[in-house]
Amino acid sequence: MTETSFDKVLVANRGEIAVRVMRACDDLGIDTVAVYSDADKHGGHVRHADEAYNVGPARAADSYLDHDAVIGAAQRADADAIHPGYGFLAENAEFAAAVEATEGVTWVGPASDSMRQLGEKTSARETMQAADVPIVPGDTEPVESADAVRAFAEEYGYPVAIKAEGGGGGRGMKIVRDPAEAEEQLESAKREGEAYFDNDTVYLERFLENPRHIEVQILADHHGNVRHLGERDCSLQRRHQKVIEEGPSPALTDELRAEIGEAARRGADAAGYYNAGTFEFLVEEAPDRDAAAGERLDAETNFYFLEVNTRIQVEHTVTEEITGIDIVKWQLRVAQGEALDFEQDEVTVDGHAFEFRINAENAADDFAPATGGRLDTYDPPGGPGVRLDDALRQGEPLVTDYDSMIAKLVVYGRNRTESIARSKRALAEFDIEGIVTIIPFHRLMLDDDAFLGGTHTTKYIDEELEQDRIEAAQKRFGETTLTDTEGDETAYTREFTVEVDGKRFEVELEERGEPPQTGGDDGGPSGAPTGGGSGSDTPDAATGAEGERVTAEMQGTILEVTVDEGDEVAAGDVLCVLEAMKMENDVVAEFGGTVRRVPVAEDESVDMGDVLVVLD
Ligand code: MV4
Repeated sequence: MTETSFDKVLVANRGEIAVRVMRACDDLGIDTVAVYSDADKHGGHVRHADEAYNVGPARAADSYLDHDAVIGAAQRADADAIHPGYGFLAENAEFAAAVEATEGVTWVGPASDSMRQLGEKTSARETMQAADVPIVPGDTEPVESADAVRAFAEEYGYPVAIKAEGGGGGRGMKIVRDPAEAEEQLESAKREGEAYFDNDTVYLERFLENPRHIEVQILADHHGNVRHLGERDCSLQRRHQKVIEEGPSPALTDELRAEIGEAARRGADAAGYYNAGTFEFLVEEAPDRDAAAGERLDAETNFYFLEVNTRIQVEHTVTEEITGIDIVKWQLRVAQGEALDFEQDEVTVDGHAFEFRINAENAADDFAPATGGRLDTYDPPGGPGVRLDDALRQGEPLVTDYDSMIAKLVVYGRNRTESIARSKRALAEFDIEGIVTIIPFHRLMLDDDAFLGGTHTTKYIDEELEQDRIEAAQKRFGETTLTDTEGDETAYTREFTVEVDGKRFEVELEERGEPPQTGGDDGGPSGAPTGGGSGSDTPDAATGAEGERVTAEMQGTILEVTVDEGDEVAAGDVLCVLEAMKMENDVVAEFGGTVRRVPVAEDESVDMGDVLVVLD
């Protein structure tokens, strides 16, 4: 493979991971190109990029998942490569092949052939078995009949897992606990496989009742060098959604850790894998292990290959913190043809890191995702050991078209104890108002014996944790700005600070009915946010004697003025369109009112802070 060097990379993603990839590009001196849907015109990834292209409507299938639109944007921008992030097109072998076939554009990821081979679970199991990587006991051939399922159970025992060949990530798996269930579960697994993966082929494994979930980070280049960067423990999950990840795993001895790492490395080598990837394993808890006494899983413990994720993962940050290796930067360097410049014995895991997914969900309400809202306050933590990966700014409305994760808090400490103390501090400092998040849930976990002891398995949240503890945590640590009350009324809690006799006191005032008026006052509620109604790249709204002055948030050119003096506008209405940094930004009204003045005209260039429209 010949070495090239990228001048410009298109990031086919949004949100925090798009920004993360762009930061790696920045560090390498590579220009960045964003793509965005109509829902993300004001997205943080658009703000971060050097250029940005609209790839279609809000619906992901019509924009972020549109192969031709994304590749077309890369060609228009003259980008040298496409980095897919995670989700969306990241594990789509067909898309990767289309990029590989595009002249002048490199796919930042493994070969599309590897993605296809490892994406098919039976073929992945065969490859691993041949490379002496232990696989979950079971078949590598499809199963056709309920009789065959029962015969399998005769040999391996119940329960049996029926898995879709195209499956992964928690979909397309059915469990058979006795012979009578075989028929129904087989049909159901086939139906799911067909529906989700367009493939009704299924196969059988012994089902492990209470495994830990350990995954190994791999980096490999095009020159045959394969390194593993240690493991992450992702056992704290809810319905297959990871909530907190950490590394190294608190449950493994160094001997077992080394064995699993080496197994992953062998597997990647055998598959001819390159770029970043993750090898997932299930580790079987020994039934007699006294985890509470700090007993760890030793080299006698069974571990089994589960699947390979052929992409960068959300939780790659944990590994970056404890190895000091910038994985995303290496993805780009490897795709340029560079060789890894470190040996396996130079990879050192030092200290301990946690990643807390900051999801806009209400943990007390079955983790229901927020359906709207605005970041009235966004004040993330800092200080020693704290890293934040996000793409947000205070004042922005929540985009609910995609997923609920709005940020990742990654905390590093010299050891697990220090990392836990810093995590508690950071989560307590994290101030978000206007949108519900699972920060209260994280704070509960940092006060939970099973989590603190590292004894939790993948079933802990779904089957063991008591609901009333989650509710209590939400009450205790949850936000107070917007509280649902009985009846139709909503109570708004405003927080004031008053000084009495030289000492400051926090005072809460609860109001019912209409939302409190914002803006203009000091020390009141969070007030008018700095962003406009529909996002980041909209102007500041300031309420002064003159009414609401809508100002330009950045230097640019007025493309269109959509209102006249005397017009009535409602909150959210577009006032004018500002082109700035090659992007079109809708300037919208934050509150309804009458247009008093329009001091700008089409084609006029404006500076940051210039008044665009005045509303009454
Ligand atoms: C299993 C298993 C137990 N035994 N396979 C869930 C996601 C899918 N990709 C594989 N999964 C599992 N496969 C056998 N033979 C338990 C799980 C599983 C799980 C795995 C990893 C992380 C979290 C999990 C939560 C529940 C079940």
